[in-house]
Amino acid sequence: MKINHLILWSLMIAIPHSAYAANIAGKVIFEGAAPEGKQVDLSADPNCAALHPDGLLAEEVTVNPNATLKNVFVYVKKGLEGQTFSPPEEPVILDQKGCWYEPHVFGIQVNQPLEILNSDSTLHNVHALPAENKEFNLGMPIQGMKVKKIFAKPEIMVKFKCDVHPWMASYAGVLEHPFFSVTNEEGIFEIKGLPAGSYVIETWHEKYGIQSQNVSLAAADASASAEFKYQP
Ligand SMILES: [Cu+2]
Repeated sequence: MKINHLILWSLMIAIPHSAYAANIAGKVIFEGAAPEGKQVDLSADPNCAALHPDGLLAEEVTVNPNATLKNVFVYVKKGLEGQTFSPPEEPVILDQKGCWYEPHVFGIQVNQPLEILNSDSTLHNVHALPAENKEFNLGMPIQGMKVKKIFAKPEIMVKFKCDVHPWMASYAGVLEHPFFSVTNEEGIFEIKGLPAGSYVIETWHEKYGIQSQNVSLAAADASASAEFKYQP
């Protein structure tokens, strides 16, 4: 009787996603000639210009030396319906540093705290422009100032801009699960700790748009790879 009760009780506990061990990893290839890097015009704020004496390259398109694309948001679009994944308490940090957002593209879970930080001694005005979530628009005049926000609904993607510095932009993918990644300096993404299943993986790039692929993970510890290709 006691044992049955214990089994029933343990089945009711939600399994933390770290209990799963299937992975999807891969690359986002850029085919064709890489567009020339664009210099950002910082002249609107001499404080910002002074922080970048050698100039600053725009991040809208960043083709890596190995012909891959950086800052592509890669996430599980379908295949997790009916499962719930509680958000981490640990915040995602969006820093305003050198009159620039760091990171340029990132993922966050619904109801996970987003900590927006001003590391500069310059006024920034962070302005989120969601379609599904609540818009906000905050002046952050003091160095070291922090503001916490959450997003209540999933949304691909929420854009942030600075109302003082028109060149500043960042994009967040807001999801109800933690299965997302952003391609790095080698064009690599990695989505870890998935349950076995059949998934639709979608990629989003600021300029080159959306692609998707089906990926199946047959076993609890399966690994699959996926390659995406963008053209200019
Ligand atoms: Cu700014």
